[in-house]
Amino acid sequence: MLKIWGRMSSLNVRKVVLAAQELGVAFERVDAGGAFGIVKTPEYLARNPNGLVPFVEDDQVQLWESNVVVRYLCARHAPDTLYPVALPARFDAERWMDWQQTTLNPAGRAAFMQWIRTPADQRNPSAIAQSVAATEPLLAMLDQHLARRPFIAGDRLTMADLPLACEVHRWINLPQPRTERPHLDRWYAAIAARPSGRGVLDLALS
Ligand SMILES: N[C@@H](CCC(=O)N[C@@H](CS)C(=O)NCC(=O)O)C(=O)O
Repeated sequence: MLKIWGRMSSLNVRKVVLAAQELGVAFERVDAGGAFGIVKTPEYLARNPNGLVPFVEDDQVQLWESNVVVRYLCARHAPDTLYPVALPARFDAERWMDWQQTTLNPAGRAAFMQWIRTPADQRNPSAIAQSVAATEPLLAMLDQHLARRPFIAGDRLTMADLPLACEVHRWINLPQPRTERPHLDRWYAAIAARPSGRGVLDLALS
């Protein structure tokens, strides 16, 4: 059975759980990372030298890097649907996954860390403001993208929707005024309403 190591307070772990649930893949999840520890033990480091979560084991496959795990699970269990086989469709999905990881996530991370993981009297308002200023234009761009297609990579759900839905879940649940973005909001509501979103996209941030 698929085994997922990682605490649910981690966005990167939530992606993997969302993918497994969307695919209907049975899994066992072990709380690890943060206060749960485990990730710095020699046994864990031997399998994931980053000492981070998520980490998964699936038959002979051992993987770290959340978006790679999402790709792997979709390729294994949903070739040509969640994991598009035709190269134009596949790489359309791929680029948005990389964009989530390399562009959107770094932009919003400081606001999350400040609002959710930093005591109120120690917060840095300018770090929050910079993070918001970096993130909102990216979400405006995503909103425009979704004005032209129902899902991130076209007419149907693909692997690309999963990491981005987790990222948007985190952003819209920060304690700050929410900018209405009709296309992004429509897309997110559709993903969050799927049964696979339960226990992931309805989780409080921590
Ligand atoms: N690029 C990696 C980043 C993994 C990562 O930074 N994980 C964080 C949680 S989101 C972590 O393990 N932090 C240390 C800990 O939880 O102990 C991925 O996408 O999987």
